Amino acid sequence: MPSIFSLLSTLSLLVSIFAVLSLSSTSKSDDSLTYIWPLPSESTSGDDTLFVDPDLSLSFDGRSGIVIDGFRRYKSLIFNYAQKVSRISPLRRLVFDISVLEVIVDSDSEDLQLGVDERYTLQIGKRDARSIVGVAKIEANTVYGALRGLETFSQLCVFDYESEAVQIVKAPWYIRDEPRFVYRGLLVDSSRHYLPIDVIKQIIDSMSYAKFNVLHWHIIDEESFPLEVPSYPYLWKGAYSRWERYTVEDANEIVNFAKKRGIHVMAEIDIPGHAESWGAGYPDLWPSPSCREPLDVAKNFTFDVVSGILTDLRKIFPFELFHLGGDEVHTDCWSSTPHISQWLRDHNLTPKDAYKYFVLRAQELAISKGWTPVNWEETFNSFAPNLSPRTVVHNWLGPGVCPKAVAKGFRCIFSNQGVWYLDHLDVPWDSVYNAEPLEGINDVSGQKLVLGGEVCMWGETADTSDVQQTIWPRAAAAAERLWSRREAISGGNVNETALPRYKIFWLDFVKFVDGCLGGGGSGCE
Ligand code: CP6
Repeated sequence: MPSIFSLLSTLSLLVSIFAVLSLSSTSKSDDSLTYIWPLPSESTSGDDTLFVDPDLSLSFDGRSGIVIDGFRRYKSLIFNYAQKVSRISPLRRLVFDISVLEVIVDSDSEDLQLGVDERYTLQIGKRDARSIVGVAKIEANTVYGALRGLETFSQLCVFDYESEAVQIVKAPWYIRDEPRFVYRGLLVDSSRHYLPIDVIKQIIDSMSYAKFNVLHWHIIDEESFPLEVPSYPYLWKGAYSRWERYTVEDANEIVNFAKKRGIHVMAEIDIPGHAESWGAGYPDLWPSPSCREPLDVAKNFTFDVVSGILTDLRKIFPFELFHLGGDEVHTDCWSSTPHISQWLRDHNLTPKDAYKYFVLRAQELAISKGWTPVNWEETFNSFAPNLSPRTVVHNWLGPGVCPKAVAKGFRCIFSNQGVWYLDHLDVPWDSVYNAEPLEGINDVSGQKLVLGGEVCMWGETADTSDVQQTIWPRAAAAAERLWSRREAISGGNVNETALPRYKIFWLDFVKFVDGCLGGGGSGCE
């Protein structure tokens, strides 16, 4: 574990090496340290340097704990370095320009729905030419917009080693910002390797730094079933051990932790293919003890269990999208197991028909419980005309599926494995950055059906020891693609338009490695 001081000196060295490009549309670029990632829709800046009071206080017209707790978190991130450095030096300023951060929201509602308004404006400057009292103000329609503004504010606050104080350079700032896509996701997989709740929380925290807003929790797969399901209490016998499980309370805690950061949790149960672990508690779910997946399509018991899981999970996961998987279904066990092949003959079904029957029956169950179903693209590729029109098609196999899905009126999430699978370590950052969810979709009505995209951190080859450093920094490249305006980040040379800021985002990785993982610093609650 390098000390904070060596990390800080590396930071200052790199800061001087990489001249930072100006984000401003009005000021000349210079070498002072300003960066915002992802790039906001509009920003203007000037030439003033303002000092930020370590006793910065919040002026907030509402009561939402989301804003109040958010302010506390960001304040501790902003002054994290300052507090550590000030231990070696007693120097402190007497006068600060920014002592109050004003947050104004139209509504105090904490309702978190897909498409919730995340717009904000951020103004930072001296009140007038003579005044020493500056203004920092975030205005938003919702508390979640205010959170995005707080993130941007924190990125403009930079510790200066000369004055040993936190500064905002290139003030006055005026920023108006909004996301390009409503769905900006990251998949984590807690079945291949168990991820302790604290690690999932750290991932959620880090997502908020890049303005991601959906944690796709691939909870269960063939390897392990780590989640408690009260209706079928033996299911989590499929966990790796009793220590590698999530109680209902744990899952609630994750959902609430994410909500505090404006992040939805989309749960997945991947059926019928990736579900071998279900049979550890209920072997009747296997076609036979020697042929264990897909789940037995011929028994009503299978659908009773699916329904019980969905009923229990509905109480935990309020997000309107629920992922039912449906990928990589190999039906050999259905054909080779006598009671299932008999059932197929009795119902005059091919194995492919049975796959369709399973997925559609699961969709009906999810819809009846108030969910919108999401399915991996194989379901669309195999039987698009039969899918519920509400289905959100989740691309993964390659490019080209979202154009076909939206042409048929389906909504779509882009996750092309060639560029957005983070477990593919050989994909360079600029390929991640240049992947475009709307590629091949030229009509506006089709474009509107693309909800956004998601980077996937599959768990086979990463565990709690390295999952963060596998996700980051490349996930951030996708985050900018999903948040920032296409015209602003496409075309041009990424080595000039994005790389300098990307490198600094990457360095800021210390904010969760040192501040949080490394022994409970102030960045970690
Ligand atoms: N698990 C599940 C996986 C994958 C998928 N589903 C996967 C497939 C290919 C690659 C990476 C991941 N591990 N349940 C596909 C959606 Cl290269």
